[in-house]
Amino acid sequence: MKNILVIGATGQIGSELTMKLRGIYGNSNVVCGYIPGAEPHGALLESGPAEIVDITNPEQISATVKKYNIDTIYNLAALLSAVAEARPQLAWKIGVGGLYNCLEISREHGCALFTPSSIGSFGASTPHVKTPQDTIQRPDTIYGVTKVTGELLSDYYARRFGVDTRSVRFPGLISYTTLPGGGTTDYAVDIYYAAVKGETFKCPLKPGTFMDMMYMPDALRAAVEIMEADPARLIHRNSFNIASMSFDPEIIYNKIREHIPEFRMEYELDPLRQKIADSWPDSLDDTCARQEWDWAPEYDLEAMTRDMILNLRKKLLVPEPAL
Ligand code: AKB
Repeated sequence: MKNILVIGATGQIGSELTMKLRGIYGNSNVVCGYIPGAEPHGALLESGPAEIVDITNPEQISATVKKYNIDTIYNLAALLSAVAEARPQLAWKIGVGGLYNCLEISREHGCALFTPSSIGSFGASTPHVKTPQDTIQRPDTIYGVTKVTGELLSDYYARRFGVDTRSVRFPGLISYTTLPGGGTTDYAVDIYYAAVKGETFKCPLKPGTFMDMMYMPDALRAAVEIMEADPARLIHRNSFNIASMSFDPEIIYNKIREHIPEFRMEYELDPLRQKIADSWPDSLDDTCARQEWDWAPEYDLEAMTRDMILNLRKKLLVPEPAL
């Protein structure tokens, strides 16, 4: 049985991953690490232990690791791409300084460490279509710079100190539970909220802007499966391309309209997000993840859209339309 610390446990991924890990490994074996101002609520607070763990504070991480006899850390603390451009120094402090703290503590205490990378670790000079696992990584954003640094540093700690570091490059993640906030791919979540609320959606990216996206249940499964994977089969560690769907604003808009025909979208471009999106791949090649740890997504755009609309109607108390 694992003893797990999730750092950044109240964020978009953390709030759902912590609950999933508790379901698998036991409620009392998964610690929800949060920072003041982002306290856990409801089931996340009530179902298991919670501690203040600021990733920039190594003493806090170390004390929690010792107190709960932690052997696995999920490091989910990060500023997303658009918000990181506004606060590059803080993005580095959390993304690289925070990861360094996790790596050192993992080295001292023998913990395995998961730190997500992103499609944002690629840049304009990367091949954009079916981006290979091993290719040019010269990102244009501070978010991407922290992600590439994190991949390299994590591989270094695995080679040099034997720390069991593993990672996946997440695409844009779509869920109905916790909002992302500050990413370039956030539009693909916001569009569902607008559609279900009956609002016209103002799309910040222009038609033809393709990016990889993934439904949260697949992303959570990837985070669990990569940490459970047989190390003898892993040729790569930090970090694996994973993929399930790639679309542009027109494709997701038209898919939603198959379910909500009266839904409308207009374009109101955000130049920063457009510039970032243009530098990111259109689609990733995830062959290595499929070969080395049997990665396979379950949701496509249609299955995700049905589930998002169903669950957002429940969450926002919007009745099903009469047939
Ligand atoms: C972002 O848009 O910044 C994130 C990501 C793709 O890493 N969702």
